[in-house]
Amino acid sequence: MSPALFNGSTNNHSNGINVFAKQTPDGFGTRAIHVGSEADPQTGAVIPSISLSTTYKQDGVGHHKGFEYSRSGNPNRNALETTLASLESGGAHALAFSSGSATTATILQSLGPNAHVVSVNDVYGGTFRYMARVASENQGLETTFVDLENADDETILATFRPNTKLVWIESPTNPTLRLIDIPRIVSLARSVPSSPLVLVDNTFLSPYYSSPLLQGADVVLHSLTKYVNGHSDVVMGALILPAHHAALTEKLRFLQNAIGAVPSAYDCWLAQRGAKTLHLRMKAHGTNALAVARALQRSPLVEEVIYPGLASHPRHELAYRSLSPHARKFVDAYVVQEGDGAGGFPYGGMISFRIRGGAEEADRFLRTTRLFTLAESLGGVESLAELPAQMTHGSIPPAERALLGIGDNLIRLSVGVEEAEDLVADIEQALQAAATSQVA
Ligand code: P1T
Repeated sequence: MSPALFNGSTNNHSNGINVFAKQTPDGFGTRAIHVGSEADPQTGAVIPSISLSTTYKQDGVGHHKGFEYSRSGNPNRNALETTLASLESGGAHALAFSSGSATTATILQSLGPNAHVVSVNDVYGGTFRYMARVASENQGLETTFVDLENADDETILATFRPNTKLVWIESPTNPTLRLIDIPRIVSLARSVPSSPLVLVDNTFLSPYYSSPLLQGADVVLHSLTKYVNGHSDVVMGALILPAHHAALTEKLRFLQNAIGAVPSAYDCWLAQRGAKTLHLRMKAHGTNALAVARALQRSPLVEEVIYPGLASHPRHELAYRSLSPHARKFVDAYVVQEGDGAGGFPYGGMISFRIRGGAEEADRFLRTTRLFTLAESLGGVESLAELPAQMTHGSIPPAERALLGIGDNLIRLSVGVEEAEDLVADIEQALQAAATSQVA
């Protein structure tokens, strides 16, 4: 008999998981590898097969083995959803979608007509675009974008209306890596009569570094395209909800099927394979990013480095306080073994920095890196670099971008899991080249 696994979730698709015997939940890495990925009871295959069938035989009308048509559910999607519900601590239900953006669209559509949303102002450009230009036109959605990091309680409370149905948080924000105090926003949301749901887009930290559901959030969203899949070969998204949101989950599952923005079985299989190494990759992303952030900080060619794991980040203390229980263990052990007294710790793989100079220096830097590829997206094993003002956040109006500090010299790095010293050397040579105009 296979060892009993404690799933830590009550997702509908248990896939025959044996949940007796173990008293305490298995650790994050164990769940990543085993939950939702049990050996096939018929063949013994250790790795799930890819089930490409779009439809399923019924033994009599309405009598089937749990699957009817693969838009409504298929074995690979169910298996991935089971894995995700277990990995996102505090989660019980998970729903996968064909992209992070389709996930955003579905949750916003679930709010119905003429709803109001309070959103962090520094939000992924595509999320801003959907709220401000799609949902506003098609469902009368109104969004108040507010600085949830710095605004005082009264200012935030003043944004809530009787029809406020959702608060949208990204933490750290994309791309300026502001940190939001999730429990604080949850308690403000709970204190108003409309008691809006609190959603956290946890894409940047992944379920490894942050557990927003344990901090009181109602829903977590991921662009699985990023760290969860981790290999830049799948576009996909997901929502994860705690056990007490079974009714909301049902509503969202209805929309998942009715709208049909669902991922393919093959993509689900790939994302599940990627998720098995999430804990290993996130530790490496974090230690590499810390090394790169320190190198940037040492350079006179850099105006400002933004990495919440650095002691210089204005919310460094909040970063530590908000670590997931499993990341806290890793960070504490890292600081004891590797700490250099400077007070930093690994905190995901994303760094933003302002290069000294302007658009020209930024462009030269981005054209000169050898290992950091100039490209949108993030969270893959390979390092990427981009210019948010003209790439990922180009859809945000220039005046708004200026207010947020998304200028022409702001460069965003997604630090991969290559060797740290190679990445540091690459950054240092590109900074030098950017400063001295030595670009072919
Ligand atoms: O790309 P997609 O899978 O549709 O996910 C959208 C999305 C949602 N939330 C956050 C925080 C994101 O960063 C993204 C996508 N972001 C990029 C493509 C990017 O380069 O920032």
